[in-house]
Amino acid sequence: MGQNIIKYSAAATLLGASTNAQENLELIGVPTPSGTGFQPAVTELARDLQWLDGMLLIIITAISLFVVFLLGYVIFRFNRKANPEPSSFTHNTPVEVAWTVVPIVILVFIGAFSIPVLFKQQVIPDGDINIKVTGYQWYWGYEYTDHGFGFDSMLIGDGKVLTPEVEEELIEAGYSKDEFLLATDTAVVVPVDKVVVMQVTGADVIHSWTIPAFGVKQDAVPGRLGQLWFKAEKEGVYFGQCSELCGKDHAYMPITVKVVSQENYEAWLSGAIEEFAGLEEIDSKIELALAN
Ligand SMILES: [Cu+2]
Repeated sequence: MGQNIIKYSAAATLLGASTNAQENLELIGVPTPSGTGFQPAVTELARDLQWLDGMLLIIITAISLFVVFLLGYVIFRFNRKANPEPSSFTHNTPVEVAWTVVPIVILVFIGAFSIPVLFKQQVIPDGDINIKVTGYQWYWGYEYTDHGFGFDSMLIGDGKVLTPEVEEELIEAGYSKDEFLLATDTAVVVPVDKVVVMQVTGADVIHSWTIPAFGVKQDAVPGRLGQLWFKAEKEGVYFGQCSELCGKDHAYMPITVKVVSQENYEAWLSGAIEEFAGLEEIDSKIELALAN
């Protein structure tokens, strides 16, 4: 068993090396210090979401201003000094019809835009690439089901503290210390402009897989298979983090996706198949040995 683990980590190192050799990918899907907006949208889904968010912001701003105006009007116009003799009516049909119909119209208007966006996310097209992702406490496992191989993806820096050694590891893997807590030892590699379908599940508790720049997020529920899809339009590195509180190391199971050219994808794929095919078997053997 010990030998298998050595083989496993050797393969991981080799794969790491082959992914780094790909090219100098731009870091696109990264959080920015004190940023409050969205990460750049690189899929149609993400553009849709961000547009919808902007549209909703206009509507809720208008509603909030209107409510503040009404409050102000009532406070100044109908206080005890300005209006010593309050009227005592209890019904006003035109006003009641208006405050029922206007919100309905607003909700139908919002639905007319948000429901098509929801359907675009949830109607899963045929994938050019199919990947199964499994959430574990506390890392992600990926299987390229079209090619019969898989690997696990761990945070760089097990100790969760940024030491000089961890910084060195990050640099070796093509990142810098700024990507600590985001960068993983292996990355999901997908080609640009191809439909990627991911099946998402959990092995122990509920996790959630997301890449903000792709506009995707799917709960990873044990015993269920969720799906998401995306078509990334720009080569680069994209980060995400587990988005469902899943235990003490929830904050330490990041997600790294590298979007590369078709050519580089194929090069990576042949290396990955060579290094990882059959490792699932070793994986389950290790799990079995640990369980006993
Ligand atoms: Cu989590």
